[in-house]
Amino acid sequence: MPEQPSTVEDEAPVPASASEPAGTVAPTVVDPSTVRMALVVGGLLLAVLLGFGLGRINPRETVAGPMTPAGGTVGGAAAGGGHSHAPGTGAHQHDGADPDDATGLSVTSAGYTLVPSTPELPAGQAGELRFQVHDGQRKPVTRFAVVHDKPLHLIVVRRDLSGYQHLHPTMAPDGTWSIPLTLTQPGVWRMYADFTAVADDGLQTAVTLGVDLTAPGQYAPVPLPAPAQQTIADGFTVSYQGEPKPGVAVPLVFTIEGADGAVPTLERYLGAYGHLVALRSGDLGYLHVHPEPELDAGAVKFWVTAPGPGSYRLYLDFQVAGEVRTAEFTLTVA
Ligand SMILES: [Cu+2]
Repeated sequence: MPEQPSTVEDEAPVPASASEPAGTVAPTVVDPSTVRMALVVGGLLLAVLLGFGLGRINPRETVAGPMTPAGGTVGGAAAGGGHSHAPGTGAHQHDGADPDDATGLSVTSAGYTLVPSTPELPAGQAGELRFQVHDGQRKPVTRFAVVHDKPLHLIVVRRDLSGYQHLHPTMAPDGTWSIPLTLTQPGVWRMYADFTAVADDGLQTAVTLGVDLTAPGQYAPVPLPAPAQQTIADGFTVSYQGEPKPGVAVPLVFTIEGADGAVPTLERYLGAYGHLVALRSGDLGYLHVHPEPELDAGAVKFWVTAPGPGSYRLYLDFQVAGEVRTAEFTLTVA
């Protein structure tokens, strides 16, 4: 089934983990408690300033009072008033979706709320992530539409954009999703739940919610790699052509070459020849793009609308010989 437009987003949230960053940022020299406090206060201030600034630079945004569950649903007007759009990522590239829509920046959107029951996991050890999605009545959602072969797509990445994982948890009858998860390194991580909820009346709402997870320990952030249009993934050379521009749908064409120089046989994975997620550096705005259904001379073609200038990390999942591999690129949109 086709994905539905996701139109309602909210201001960037105050980090959900603000109450427990202890241990996630472990300074070596200064008194830890002082630094923690400074970071917490600084982070809150920054969040407030960002929210304020974003609200101002985007005059067509309206500040929503209560959530508007009707927004983002089938037939929901993308540009309708009464609900707020966070400026930022272009979200899914749905027909009719506002290319300025942001996703994944909020724990609550379109009346749905992401509720992790394991917000902290040990670093470097196998853990289990569990969460629910609650509806406007604070009840766990148990009906999800299958989109790209799965009822829910889970993306996990550390906030420095390292450690990317694309997972598919399973849901218990009570609406609790779970999956084994290893947060490979200490730090603050971001999880995104990308799904289409089905309400009791059958109304479908596509939404991507995001929340932070913490892995206590010494955090050593990895700088964003330099921009490049070619990378090696699992021995495959993956490159792309195209230059995304803010607010314009631009084709990005990915080609994959094996170590022998030959083009490998791409297999369909989740119903497509490739899955592309772009995350914006700085606020981790989420952009999930899907390719054209058929290969174009052996290449995978996506249409990407960059929500604005900035640095993005692209993650291309592709399947060869029964195995899913991920190629990563840093992209600067000017
Ligand atoms: Cu998925």
